[in-house]
This record gives sequence, structure tokens and C-alpha cells, in this order.
Amino acid sequence: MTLTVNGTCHHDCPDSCGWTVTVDDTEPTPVAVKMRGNPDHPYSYGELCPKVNRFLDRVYSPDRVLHPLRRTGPKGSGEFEQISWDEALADIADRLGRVVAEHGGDAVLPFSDAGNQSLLATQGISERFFNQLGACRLERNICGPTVGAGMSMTNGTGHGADALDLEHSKLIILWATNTRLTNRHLWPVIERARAAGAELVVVDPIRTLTAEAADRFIQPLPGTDIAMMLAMMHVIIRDDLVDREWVDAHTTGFDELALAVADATPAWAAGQCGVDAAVIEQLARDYATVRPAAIRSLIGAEHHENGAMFYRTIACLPALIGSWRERGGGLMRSVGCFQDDLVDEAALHRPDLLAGREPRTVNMSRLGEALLDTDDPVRAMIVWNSNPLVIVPNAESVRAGMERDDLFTVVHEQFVTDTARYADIVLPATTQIESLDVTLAWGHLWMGWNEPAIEPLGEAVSNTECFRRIAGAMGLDEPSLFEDDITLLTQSLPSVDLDALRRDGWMRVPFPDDGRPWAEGGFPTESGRVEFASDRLVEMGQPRVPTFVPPTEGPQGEAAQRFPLQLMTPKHHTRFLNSGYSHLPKHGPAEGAPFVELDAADAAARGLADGDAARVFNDRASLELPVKITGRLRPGLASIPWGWWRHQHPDGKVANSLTNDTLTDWGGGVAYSDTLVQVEAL
Ligand SMILES: Nc1nc2c(c(=O)[nH]1)N[C@H]1C(S)=C(S)[C@@H](COP(=O)(O)OP(=O)(O)OC[C@H]3O[C@@H](n4cnc5c(=O)[nH]c(N)nc54)[C@H](O)[C@@H]3O)O[C@H]1N2
Ligand SMILES: Nc1nc2c(c(=O)[nH]1)N[C@H]1C(S)=C(S)[C@@H](COP(=O)(O)OP(=O)(O)OC[C@H]3O[C@@H](n4cnc5c(=O)[nH]c(N)nc54)[C@H](O)[C@@H]3O)O[C@H]1N2
Ligand code: SF4
Ligand SMILES: [Mo]
Repeated sequence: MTLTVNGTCHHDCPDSCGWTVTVDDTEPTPVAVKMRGNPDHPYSYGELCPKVNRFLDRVYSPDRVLHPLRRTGPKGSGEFEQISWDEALADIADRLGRVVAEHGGDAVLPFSDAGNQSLLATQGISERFFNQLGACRLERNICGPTVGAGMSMTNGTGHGADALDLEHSKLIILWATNTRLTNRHLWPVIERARAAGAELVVVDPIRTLTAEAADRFIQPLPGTDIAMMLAMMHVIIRDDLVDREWVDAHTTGFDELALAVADATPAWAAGQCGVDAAVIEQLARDYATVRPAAIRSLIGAEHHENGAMFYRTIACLPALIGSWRERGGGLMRSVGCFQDDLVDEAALHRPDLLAGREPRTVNMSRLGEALLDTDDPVRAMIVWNSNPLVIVPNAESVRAGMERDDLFTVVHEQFVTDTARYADIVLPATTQIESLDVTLAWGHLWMGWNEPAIEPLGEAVSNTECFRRIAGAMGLDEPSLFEDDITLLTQSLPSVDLDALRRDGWMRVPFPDDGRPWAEGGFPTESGRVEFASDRLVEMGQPRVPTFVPPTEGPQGEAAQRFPLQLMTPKHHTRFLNSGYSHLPKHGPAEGAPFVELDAADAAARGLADGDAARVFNDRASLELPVKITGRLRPGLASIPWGWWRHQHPDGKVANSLTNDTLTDWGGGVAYSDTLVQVEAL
């Protein structure tokens, strides 16, 4: 007998696809034998992707961690022995208990990201547990919050229009997003719009897969787009293309904005971003006159020192031309917030368990710094849903921190990742087809149910169960730490009919039927209007109006003398999802191996040809890599596609060993892409 079970992808990906798992239950332990996209899913329509098409290889990989492990060799050696859950929990209770008793809760650092972005996997029990302990609070600002913080200064919200409404657009600007790679299920929508006459513009410093398919490709220097946006506003105002009626009714600060961009001519912007003035003029005029015109972005441009200002500024463009009036207009970034609004965070996180304590905060991008801080050291770290040794910038500092012998580290994982190799205890984690959850999508409006298709393999447990067990072992008796998954979902999604969600597999969250959330204004700013000028920014020590500040670690900064190339470390491989797949035998090898990409002229100037071995270095690290010359980069740029682990790099470092951990202007994000390097022949 076989049965089919429906679930929802948990990856940190805007698409949150629906899937169907076929289970053979004739065996004593039912086995998942097939996994396919669910053809009825209203967004993904039966297609998954080159990462997840082989998800069962991941589930049944011989390398899965299926039992608790205790480290037997030095940190990083990867030497472990299998132990029982009881032994693992006894060790954790002992060492974590001592840290808390001797140094207080905030000597404990939780570290997680969105390795599984479903609701319970990210926020169930863990938040309560760390509140009860009074542990450090992790600022999870590595992906997204800076976009929201930037847009909020203009619109009062990081909410955007629904990207599915791109179907109604006549001009689509994909600005700093690589849709065909990172958001592939949106691509058919864009193709439909193009078939109906829409023009597609891509703005990216790299000629990506998406740029290749564009009608018009604009290639600015990274971190300089704000200059281009200011010049577009200059042209729109100069040429009287402003929607005066909408601006008067729904915005504030127009005169200040007009003054601020008076000198931001296309010729000036050309000098900043390396795009011809005529190209900027044309884009500005088309943007203001072809209706509806939509701008789509995800997070690519957040990873610069001026990342929040990028999104604050881009949010001014649709307001200036009254583009929110139209379905298929406005700014499309994330609709996740429409789903988050349904979550009762207090019920889920239980901040009352802090009992008045105010734990210190640690920004996840500064993990190395936090671990190496000797004044007030972090003495224990619990990692789940993340692989910090590969994903955090300035990764050699993270490694140095994790090498500390006096640091007690627990990692809850599916595999012995680079990070898990530094753990004292590794705990086995389930995959999505082994656990119950609800996925709140950020790329579309369908919330998805995830029914477990099989029992957990080996002794693996879900994230919620892992924290229940740790809490129990530590002798905590707060009842809410032990509530089951259905109870957690009921508490945290009070207005959602969970039975219907479970039966149907998905539910569309409330969103205006006509696709025009702010056609008549009503922005959640203090003034209720789009704020071209912002008092709040002044209070934060930021410019009142959109302003271009070049990154300090950029071509115009001091370090450029020694390190003249700007390094990008983007998502690039279709079979990878962040660092989560490169280690699997059908994923990593199919993508080849790490390399550094250069423009032909930059390579020739260094005596390098395609395939030659090179050293890529700056003050943070040095990496040896083969050179690839592709013609995708403009001169002055280098790129090391990201996602590979340390053992896959010839010298045991990763792309992030080189990257910049300077925080963004506001929003707490980080400037990975403002990284300067030099490259030389080996
Ligand atoms: N296949 C695949 N899909 C994924 C992922 C993956 O690893 N693999 N990761 C998922 C995750 S976690 C996320 S957050 C999303 C991210 O989705 P995206 O935001 O679409 O992806 P990124 O690659 O981060 O950035 C997009 C583009 O921004 C460009 N960029 C960088 N700096 C600038 C700039 O200053 N100006 C301009 N104009 N462009 C700039 C980069 O060159 C890159 O091509 O993708 C998700 N989807
Ligand atoms: N240089 C560079 N660095 C980047 C980026 C970049 O573009 N360039 N992108 C940044 C972005 S946008 C993001 S979002 C981050 C991503 O950073 P992470 O979220 O840390 O990335 P992943 O590589 O997906 O690692 C997730 C880990 O969670 C594990 N996991 C999956 N499901 C579960 C589960 O249910 N339970 C537990 N316990 N573990 C699970 C997986 O096995 C995997 O090892 O990286 C950032 N770092
Ligand atoms: S990783 Fe993204 S595209 Fe692939 S199945 Fe999951 S949600 Fe869909
Ligand atoms: Mo991300």
C-alpha cells in the first residue's frame, strides 16, 4: 500500500512550494518513496526546484545525523562518538546548568537563522526556553530586516504589493534580485506579462541568469544604485512627470525631496555608479510614463553599508509617479508581513517569561566578535537552523571564537556541517517530511500546512521537541515549555482555522482583492503618508531625505588602494540553497567546485588566464581558487559564488572568510557585498 501526504517546503526561499510525498507503508517503518510538487498548489503548480527535486536523497542520506554525538577530538576535527539521548541531555544539563548558575542566563547565546523557516521550527519553544533562561537575544538581521527598516522610513512598513500582480505590469524592473535563481516560480508570471507586452529591466552589477533574459540590462557598480535612483527622481521632477495629485494627497516632504535631488543629475549619477547618463534618463522617463510600472526586489541590495537607505530611497519612486494607484504598480518585495500579522507573537514567544530581565543583544553578523569578547564572554552557544561558520561574514573570526575550549557548544543539525564540527554535542534534527508545521510564505500569500509523511528517522527530533527535551533535562518546570505542536499552533495562529488549513493544505491570507493595498494612501507612517522627508531618520542620526553615501569599503574608500577589486559572494548555484546542499553527492559535484570569477581585463592585468590558480586576499583572509573568466562582471569586480563548505575549498576557508562585517546604516544588517580584495597569481 502507498499513501500520499501533502507538505510545504520549509526552505528560506520566497516560493514556499507545496509538495506531495508518496509513502510505502508496507514496511514495518513506512518509507517515503517519491516526492513531487503538488500540482494543485496555487503558486508552485507542481514544480519544485533543482535543490528539492532530490529531497529524498537528503532525507535518506547515509551522512544524516541520526543519533546524538559527543565530540572526542579537538574542536573542528569532526571526531565524534555516538551517545544516547539521556547521556547527551545529562551533559547539556550539567554544562549549561553550570554556566547559567555561575554566570547568569545571558552567558548563553542562542544562534539560529531560517534553515527551516516554518513557524514552529523557527519560533516554537525555543523563544520561550531562552526567555525563561534570560539568555542573550540574537538579532537575526542577516536577511530581510534591513529591507523592512529601510522601506519603513518611507512607507511605515516593509509590506509590498503582491508579486503575482506583476502579471498586470507593462514595465517590470527587477532591481537587485535574481528571480530565475532565487524566486523561480515567479518567472512564469513575468513571462506572461512579457507575452502581453511588458518590458523587463534588470538592474544588477552581475550579468546573472535573470539579467541574461532581460530586455534591458543595467549594470551599476555595487552599492551605488542610490545615486541612480536620485537621478531618476531628478529627471521625473525636472520633466514634470510627477503625479501631483497623488503626491499632494498621500505624501509629505515633496519640496524637500525636490531640493535634495536638484543637483542629482544623470551626469552626476553616471560618475557614481558607472551607468551612462542617457541610460538613467531613459529609465526614469520610461518608469514614469509606461503604466503600470512595478519594481521588484528581494534582499540583494541590503548587503551594503547603505543597505537600508537603498530601500528607503527605492520606496520613494512609486510614490512620486502615483504608481500605487495601479494593480501591477508599486513596489513588490515581501508579502510575508501579511502572514506575520496573523501570528500572535506574544503567545508564541511568551516574553513574560523574561520576568523583567533585559538580556543583552548580539547581532548575528558579529558572532565572531561576540565569541571573542573577553569582558563579558559568551560561555555556551546553542545552534539550530543555521551553519554560522559558512554563512556569517568575517568567518575566520567566527572560527576563532568557536575554537575556544571554554565555550560549550550544542548544535542541532541534520548533518555534521562545518559548524557542527565545532560542537561539544550534536543533536539529530528531523527534516521537513518528518515534522509537523505551518509555513508562512514571504513571496506569496498562501500559508501552507506541513503534514509529516514519515516518522522521524533514527533518534532525530524536531526543533520544538529538541527544546522540550533540553528544558526538561535542565529541570525547568514552566508548563509552556512542554506544550505540544498543535497547542503551539493554536495559540500562535488564533484567527486561523487550523482544521481547514490541514484539510486544504494552504490558505490565502487577507490581502486587498484589487491588489492595490495603498491606492488611496493610508500608509502606516506617523503622518499616514509616504514620507519623502523623515523626522524619525533625523532622530536616528540619518539624513532626512534620501542621500547617497558611498560605502567606506568600496571603490571610493581608503582600502581600495591596497584592495582594488570589489568582491561579490552571491547565491549562484541552482542546486544550492544557501549552504544547505553543497555537501550532497548529487548537488555539490554537479555544480563543479568553488572558483573566483574575474573580468578578462582584470585577469590579464594580473597575468591570469581562465583556470589559473590565484590568491584572493584582504586583511581578513586569503583564499586560493581557480580563476574563471565569464564576461558576467564589469571590470573592477570579483565574485566567489557562495554556499560551499570548508572542505570543498582548497585551503579550508570559505567565501565568507573574506567578507565585511560592517553593519548597515540602520536595520542591523550587514555589508557582505562591500568587500574589497586583491587577486594575484599563485
Ligand atoms: N537557488 C537558490 N535560491 C535561493 C537561495 C539560494 O541560496 N539558492 N537563497 C534564498 C535566500 S536565503 C534569499 S534571502 C533569497 C535572495 O534572493 P535575491 O535577493 O534575489 O538574491 P541575492 O543573490 O541575495 O541578490 C540578488 C542580486 O542582487 C545583486 N546585488 C548585490 N548588490 C547589489 C547592488 O548594490 N545593486 C544592485 N542593483 N544589485 C545588487 C546581486 O548581484 C544578486 O544578483 O533567495 C532565496 N532563494
Ligand atoms: N557571502 C554570503 N553570505 C551569505 C549570503 C550571501 O548571499 N553571501 N546570504 C545570507 C542569507 S540571505 C541568509 S538567509 C543566510 C542563510 O544562512 P543559514 O540559514 O544558516 O543557511 P543554510 O545554509 O540554509 O543553513 C541552514 C542549516 O539548517 C539546517 N536545517 C534545516 N532544517 C532544519 C531543521 O528543521 N532543524 C534544524 N535544527 N536544522 C535544520 C540545515 O541542515 C543547514 O545546515 O546566509 C547569509 N550569508
Ligand atoms: S527551495 Fe524554494 S523553489 Fe525549491 S521547493 Fe523549496 S520553496 Fe520551492
Ligand atoms: Mo536569505
